Amino acid sequence: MQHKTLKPFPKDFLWGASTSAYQVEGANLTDGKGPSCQDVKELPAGTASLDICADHYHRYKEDIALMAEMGFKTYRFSIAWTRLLPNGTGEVNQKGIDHYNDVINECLKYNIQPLVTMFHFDMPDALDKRGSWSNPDSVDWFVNFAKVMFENFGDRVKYWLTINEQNMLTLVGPVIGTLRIPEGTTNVLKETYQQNHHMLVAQAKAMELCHKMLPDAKIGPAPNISLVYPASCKPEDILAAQNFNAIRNWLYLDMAVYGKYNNLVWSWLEENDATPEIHPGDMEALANAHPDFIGFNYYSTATVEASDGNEKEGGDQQSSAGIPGVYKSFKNPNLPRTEFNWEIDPVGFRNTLREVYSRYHLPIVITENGLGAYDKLEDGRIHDPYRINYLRQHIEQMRLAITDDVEMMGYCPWSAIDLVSTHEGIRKRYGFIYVDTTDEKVGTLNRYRKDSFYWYKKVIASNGEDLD
Ligand code: BGP
Repeated sequence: MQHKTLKPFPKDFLWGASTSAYQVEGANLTDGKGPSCQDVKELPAGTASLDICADHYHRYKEDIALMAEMGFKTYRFSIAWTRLLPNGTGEVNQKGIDHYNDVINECLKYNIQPLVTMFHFDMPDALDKRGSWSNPDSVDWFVNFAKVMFENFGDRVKYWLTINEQNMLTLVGPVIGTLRIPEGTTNVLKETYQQNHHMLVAQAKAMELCHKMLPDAKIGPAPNISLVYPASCKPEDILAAQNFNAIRNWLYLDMAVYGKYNNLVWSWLEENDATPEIHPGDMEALANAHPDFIGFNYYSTATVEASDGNEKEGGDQQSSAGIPGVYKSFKNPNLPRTEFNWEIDPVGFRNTLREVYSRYHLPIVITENGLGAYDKLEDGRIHDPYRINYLRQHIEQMRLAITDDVEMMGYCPWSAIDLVSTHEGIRKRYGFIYVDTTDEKVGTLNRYRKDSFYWYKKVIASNGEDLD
């Protein structure tokens, strides 16, 4: 549809940006915090360690003041499980509770709504040692963690996200440093989807608990959604795109919204003797949970063709060779790429929004979207027109999606402030706020406003009208 008149962004649209605890806070073993899987993983060569990051743990006041200066209506951050529960279960660490109370209150002081991610890639190491998500008890561990958060923060936090990018934990866990496969496992695919099943049930029970304990709060999932295009109009390529759409995207949202396993995924798992064991009560729990909205991270689309049977596993959140018998990745010739080789597809953002809304009919909040680049600090300024351009194009497409009658609640680019990437260090910067530090050496950690900071401030002040 080529619209002649654009609809405006909703009046109460939640403009903001995102971070995650293990990538931004630092202080990773301070004030009683226990180690998470991120703190014990082997770091990719040449990347910053996670003990300092952007030092947001100590500088959150300065950072939130800068977010307020940009006019944020929301700040999406995650709560580190091991700050609240150093061993994942058992004793609660009061200093961790105090810290997040301070962060939440600081946001509210500026009328910034906290949008809290409950779990962002940081399984407690103590629970990893007890089998991580392979252990059926992981459902109760997570629900207990959720209860601690709802009890302590639920009087002020109105928006909750369950598990960040559960689909990436399942598809590319080793790259992010999260997947734990018990020794002696013979069918890794089955074990991976057993873990995935436990996460799905944990999410469902947490959503139900949220509705019971906090009737005014809203909660939703936060997968990474990329619409998958077929490389051509060959029928076999269409089948491949359907396969990967199901495995990458719809499995997670079908389950969150309808409480049902996607049939294409289920048949693929059956074929590989990899269907998860379903425990009594699981399907009821899945069917009883209803998100209030859908949160999703969008970086780009994916394009695939029919499998030739020789694809290699691997890749990262936005890239992979394929899965033999399922799909083969295809380099989309129509799309430019970032300096870190991720495709850029703003129109694909609109395509993805339209598709998600027409499948699920729930309001959408974008929980991540952004461009990783090598920024340069020169005379106290950071000129990042490439980031402004990327964000502008995506916001334009979001507005077109709104005009298509897609119900949008908010937009939180990645990231509010520079932080450490999942596997490519702090040199891959995303923030509106520059942090003076490098992978090689901890710097002054001083904050600088990038050009995109001033630009985003105007965007928010005009409620998305002024994108120049
Ligand atoms: C998402 C994650 C984030 C984040 C972002 C950018 O997958 O939710 O934690 O880091 O992608 O990815 P990267 O850090 O790999 O560049």
